[in-house]
Amino acid sequence: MARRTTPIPRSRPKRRRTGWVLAALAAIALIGWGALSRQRGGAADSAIGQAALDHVRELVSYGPRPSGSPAHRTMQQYIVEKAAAAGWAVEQDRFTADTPAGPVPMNNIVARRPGRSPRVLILATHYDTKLFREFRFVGANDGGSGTGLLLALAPILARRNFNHTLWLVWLDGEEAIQDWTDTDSLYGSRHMAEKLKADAAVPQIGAFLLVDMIGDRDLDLHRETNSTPWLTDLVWNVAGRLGHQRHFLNSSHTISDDHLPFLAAGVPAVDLIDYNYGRNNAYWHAAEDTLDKLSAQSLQVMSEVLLEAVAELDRQ
Ligand code: 1BN
Ligand code: ZN
Repeated sequence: MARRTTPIPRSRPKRRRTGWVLAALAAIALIGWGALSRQRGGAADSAIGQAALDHVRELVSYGPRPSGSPAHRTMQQYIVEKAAAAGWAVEQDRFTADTPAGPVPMNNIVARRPGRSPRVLILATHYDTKLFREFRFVGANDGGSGTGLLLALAPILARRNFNHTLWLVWLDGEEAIQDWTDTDSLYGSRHMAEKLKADAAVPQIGAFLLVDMIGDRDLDLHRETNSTPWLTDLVWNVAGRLGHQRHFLNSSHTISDDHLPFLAAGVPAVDLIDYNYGRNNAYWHAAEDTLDKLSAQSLQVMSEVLLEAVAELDRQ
């Protein structure tokens, strides 16, 4: 039998052991980070669209959510709880709107994250759904999609450091209670813009980015002509850089939406709205505005554009 001549080392070489220790520490750190982000309700950046769609599914399960309804109150609790759990300071600004149908209780929800500067960037949407008595309207896209997207962005934005202070705003009462007029519409945005003016806070607001109806499977946004041109250009340039130009078309349309009271107050604002929902916009304010018309991909595209737009605005 051959005798072994090379001595068996008693211990492994030091370098290999150090490598294993480092790998183990990295794995523990990764697992810890994952657990922490899940605890805060976070999704990976690549899964924001799916997280947003999951939020919309939850909201739609409450049924129609017009201002002042029980389902609307359930939704308020959901928004406040999710935003607070993601680390935002949440304020509820309750007020009574004077509507053609009488007084309606409303509530603007504002989540804040302080930055190094008091200058504020706002991401906003409306969360009420229009009341229809003739059919069941759950507003998966109109009311639901923007609300779900901001909820999905909340934990992502909370984990990043910004110079600017960020506000996520869920506006109430965008929809007309009866028929859209200057006085029967935009209750929440008019209320908030008035408050900013009264508090002399308008100069603090660097930009107001509004999302509305951005979950459509067939996502196509047009430049909105009331919006501040440089801010629209910034968003469209970001979308182009990210390769999303097929969703951000260069034609334009004119829409009355929650950005108008902010523009009138002197805040740079843009309305990102896909007002082409179904053939001839047939799903808009229709029973067909349901979850199956939405896609996680569209919400993902919007999340990527918003995150990059915020990062660019933050560098200004
Ligand atoms: C958006 C979603 N809007 C209402 N629900 C605003 C709007 C009003 C859009 C009138 C087009 C016409
Ligand atoms: Zn609507």
